[in-house]
Amino acid sequence: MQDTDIKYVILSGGIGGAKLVEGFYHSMDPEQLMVIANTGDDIIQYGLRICPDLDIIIYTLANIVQKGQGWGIQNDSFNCLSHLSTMYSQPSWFNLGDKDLATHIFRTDQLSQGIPLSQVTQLMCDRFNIKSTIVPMAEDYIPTKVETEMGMLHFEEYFVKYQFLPKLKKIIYGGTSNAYIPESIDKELKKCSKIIIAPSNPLLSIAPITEIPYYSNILKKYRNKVIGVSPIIQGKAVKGPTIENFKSLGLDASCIGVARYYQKLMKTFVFDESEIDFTENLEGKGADSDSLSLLNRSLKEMDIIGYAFDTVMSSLEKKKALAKFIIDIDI
Ligand code: FO1
Repeated sequence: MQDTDIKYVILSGGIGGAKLVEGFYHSMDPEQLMVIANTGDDIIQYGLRICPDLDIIIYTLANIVQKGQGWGIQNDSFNCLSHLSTMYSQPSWFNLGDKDLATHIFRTDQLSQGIPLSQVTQLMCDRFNIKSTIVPMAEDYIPTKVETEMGMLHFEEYFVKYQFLPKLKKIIYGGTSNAYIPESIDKELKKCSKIIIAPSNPLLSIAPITEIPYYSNILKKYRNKVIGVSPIIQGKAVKGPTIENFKSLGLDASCIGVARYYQKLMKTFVFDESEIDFTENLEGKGADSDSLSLLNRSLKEMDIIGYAFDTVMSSLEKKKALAKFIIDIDI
């Protein structure tokens, strides 16, 4: 285990979150970074425990992730999967590559020997020489379910099998009653300098973490050191169904709407530099209006301090620049 103090803890899920994690990892002493990954996407397939958001972070930091798509292992083959489809006589909708399957076999084998998920994850980080502490939000299997017009679906059925087309009615978070929190987390969340909510889908990638009472309580208690990063830029999500999800649940699908969603958990909010003009134009005023912009006014009313920066993480340099900007924010 690390003897270096953890300075920053990032809550992350999905591909957007992993981009910011990568920016931090390459902008600081990685031993001072802890990442708490969403495991609400976890799914059991062919008897194997698959942890998509843990693997996206591990493969990204190990620099073996399939670039572009952001998940799975680069240049992987799918021979085993095609035989599995034959054996089960049904086509697979979840693409598990041969190397990726090795990860799931290893993880499932270790878990079956009673080793907790957080320790299995640490073993994997050691194998890939990852210097940061990557931990699952919980040790137990608490998948996110979504109620849609097609009935109740596992998150990955909704997200991958049905390409998030079914209208979302309700999200059922697995950890709201009793999630088994990894031991190492509590001390670090209390001691660290900053807790960062990565620009992941708030409803499907962050809420599975923050709907666990332990996390919502600790973020409310340490709200002054929590910094959220908006995943919505000029009314659009960089990737995935964030906008549709917010709208389906009657929430304001905007940068301000994200701030309102996280209002109780964070004191500081980083949004894209293009947002001010965008919000001005929404209000029908020119970008040079002297009144406090709608965005800044709304944040002020929510007791949130806002910062504008380039949050489009389209290169490693830009991921690092955003990470450095967040590291340098005076809270
Ligand atoms: N995403 C897809 O869109 N299609 C897939 O077939 C797919 C397979 C897959 C296998 C392992 C894994 O760890 C992730 C995988 N993902 C796939 C990504 C995953 O569905 C989402 O990106 C995350 O769950 C979003 O948080």
